[in-house]
Amino acid sequence: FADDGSRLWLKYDLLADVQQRDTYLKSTQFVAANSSHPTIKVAVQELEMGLKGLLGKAPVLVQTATKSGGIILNVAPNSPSTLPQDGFELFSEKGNIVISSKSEAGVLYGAFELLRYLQTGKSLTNLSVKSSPKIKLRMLNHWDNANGTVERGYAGSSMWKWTELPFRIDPRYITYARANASLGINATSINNVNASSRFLTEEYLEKIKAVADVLRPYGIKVFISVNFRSPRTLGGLKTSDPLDPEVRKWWNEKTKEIHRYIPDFGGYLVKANSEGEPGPQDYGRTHADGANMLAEAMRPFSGIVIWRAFVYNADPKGDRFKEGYAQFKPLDGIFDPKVIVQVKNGPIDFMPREPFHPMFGAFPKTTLGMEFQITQEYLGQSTHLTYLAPMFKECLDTDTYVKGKGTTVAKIVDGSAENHPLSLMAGVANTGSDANWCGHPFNQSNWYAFGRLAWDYTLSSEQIATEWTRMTLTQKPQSVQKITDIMLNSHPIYVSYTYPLGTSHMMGEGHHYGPEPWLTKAARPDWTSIYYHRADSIGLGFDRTGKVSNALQLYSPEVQQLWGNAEKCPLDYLLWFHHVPWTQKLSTGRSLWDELCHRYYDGVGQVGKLQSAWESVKSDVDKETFEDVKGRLKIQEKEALWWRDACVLYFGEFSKLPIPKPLVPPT
Ligand code: GCW
Repeated sequence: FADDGSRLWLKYDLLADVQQRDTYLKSTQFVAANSSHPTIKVAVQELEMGLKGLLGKAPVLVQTATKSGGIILNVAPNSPSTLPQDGFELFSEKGNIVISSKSEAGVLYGAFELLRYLQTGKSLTNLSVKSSPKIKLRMLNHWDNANGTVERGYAGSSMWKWTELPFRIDPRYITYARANASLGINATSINNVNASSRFLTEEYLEKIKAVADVLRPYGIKVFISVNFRSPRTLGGLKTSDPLDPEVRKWWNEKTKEIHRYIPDFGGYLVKANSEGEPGPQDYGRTHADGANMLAEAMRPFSGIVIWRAFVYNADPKGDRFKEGYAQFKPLDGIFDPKVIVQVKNGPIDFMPREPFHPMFGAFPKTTLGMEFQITQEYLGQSTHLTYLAPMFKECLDTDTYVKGKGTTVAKIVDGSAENHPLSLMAGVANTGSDANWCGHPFNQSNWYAFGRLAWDYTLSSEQIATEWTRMTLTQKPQSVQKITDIMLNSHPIYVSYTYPLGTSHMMGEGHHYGPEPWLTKAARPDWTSIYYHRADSIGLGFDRTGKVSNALQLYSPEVQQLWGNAEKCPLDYLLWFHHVPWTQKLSTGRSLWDELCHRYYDGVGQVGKLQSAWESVKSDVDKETFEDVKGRLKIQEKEALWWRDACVLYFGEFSKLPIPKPLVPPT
C-alpha cells in the first residue's frame, strides 16, 4: 500500500524472505517479562507489534520462561554488570534471547535493538551484545511556539497541539515517543528557546504534564525553555535580576510548582541575552549568575539547567567567531554543577560546514553539551537531500588536542576528557505536522542519525545510513547500497554548490533560503554576507590568523598549525581562516578562482548524478516515496543552479576573471 512515511523507521512490514522469517520465528516464540513496570509494558507491546508485523505471528506473552525459543526481558537493578543504568545486554542463553539491563529503559532500548536486528536482516544466533550510551542526556530541542508555528521548521506546523491538550492526546505523541526510544533519546525540550512565558503558566503546565505522562514510559524526560523575564511578566515583580531575593524566590516557587505537575521534570533550557532575548546581563549580571540562580531552584530535585552559549555582539568590526568564547571564558569554574552550557557545533551558526566551536576543550571546569541542528535551516530545508551524519561526525571526530592527541570533540562532550559526571548532546528537532514528520522523506534519516550518534558516536555514517535505509525504504541489497551512497555523497554535494572552500553565511536574509552573497545591509550588522566572505579585488575569505581577527588563537597550538597555514589548511576550511588571493594556486593545481568555479559547477553536476542514482532504485522503493523524492530532487537541481550562478556571477565582480573553460558561463 502507499506509504505516507508516518511510521518512520518503525515500519515492521512482513519480511519478504520466508526462510528468514521461519528462522527468526524459532527464536521469538514468546516474550517473558519479570516486571510490570510501564516501561516494560511498552517494551513488550513493541515486541508484540514488531514481531507480528515482521514475522506474521505475535509472540506469546508469559511471566517466566519455561522452555527455549523465546525472549526474556530481565530488569536487574543489582546486577554486577559494569554497564551503566541505561546500557543493555542482548545475549543467547539456554536457547533463549535475554535482554538485560539495570533499568527498565535499558531493557526497552534492548528490545528496539533486537527489532533492529530483524529489520536489518542480522542473525539471532549466539548473540552477545553489550551496548551503552556514551552520552547521558540525549535530547531533542523543539523550537515550537505556543501558536502552533515552528521556528526554522520545514515540515508543517507544530506537532504539539496546544489547543487540544491536555484533553486530547494526539496518537502521534506515542509514535514520537517510540521513535525516540528506539534510538535511546531520553529527553526533549518542547518549546522554542525564543521562549514565551506562557509555558510556565498553570494553563500550560497542565498541557505539558499531559505530554510528560505520555513520554514517561518511553524513558523520555521533558524540559521547558524559559523566558528569563518571567518573574516580571508572570510574577508581577519589578525586576528579573537573578541576584534579587524576590526573583530567586519566584523561581524557587515556580520550580516547585512545576514538580507538582511533573515530578521527574528534566529541567530548564535557557537562551539568554542572545538575539534580543532577555537575560541576566540586562541587570549587569553574568550568564553564571542567571544559570546558578535556576540551578539553586532546582537543587531539591533531580532536574538540571541547560544554558545556551549562542551569544554574539553585533559589532561589525569584531569577529562573531570569538563572542561565545569571550563571554563565557571568565565564567569557567563558576557554574553550579547542575548547569550544562550548551554550545553549537560551530562558532557561527549551524553553517553547512564549520570548524568545531573553540569552546570545546577550552572550558575544563564546565560541563559543555553539544548542540547540533537536525532541522536544515541552512542545509536545504525540505527540498535538498542532505544526510547529516558525516557532518555531525566531522565535528565530533575532530581532535582538539587539549589533553594531547586524541582529545576529540566527542571526548569533551561525553565528559571523559575532564571527568564530568553529566553529558549532553542536543539536536534541534525537524519534526512537524507533515504526514511524514520531517518534510523531505530523507530528512527522517537526520533525526535517526542524530539519535544513533548521541547513543554511540563511534558508529559510522555508512552503518547508520544502511540501517535507516533498510528499515525505511527497501531491503533489496543493491538498492540499499545505492541509497547509502546517495546519502553519503549528499552533504559534500550540498556544500559544493552552496558554500565551497570554507565560505559561510551567504543565505537570503530572514528566511535563510537560497543565496544572497551580495547582502551588505541587514537588521544586524554581523548578519550581512559581506561580513563573512570578505570578497574584494584581491581575494576571498576571512583572515582569522591575526591581521583581521586572531580567532585561530582560541584553539590549541596543534589545531592552529593545522588550519593556520594557508598552504596546508585543508581546502574545506580554507576560507574560514584565510583571505586568499583569487590567483593563488591551491593544492589541486587550480587557482582559488578556478577552484571555486569548479566546485560550484561540480556540485550542480553531482545533483544530476543523485537523480540518476535515485532513478535506478525505482523498482525497489514505494511509489509515493519514490515520486516524492524525485520531485524534490528536481527542485534541488534548479536551486543548485541558482546558488551556483548567483555566487559565481557575484564573486566574478570582484575577481574580474573569466569562468574557466570548459565550464559554461550562465546566460
Ligand atoms: O541562527 C539562528 C536562527 C534562529 C534561532 C537562533 C538560535 C531560535 O536563525 O531562528 O533562534 O539561531 O539558535 O537561538
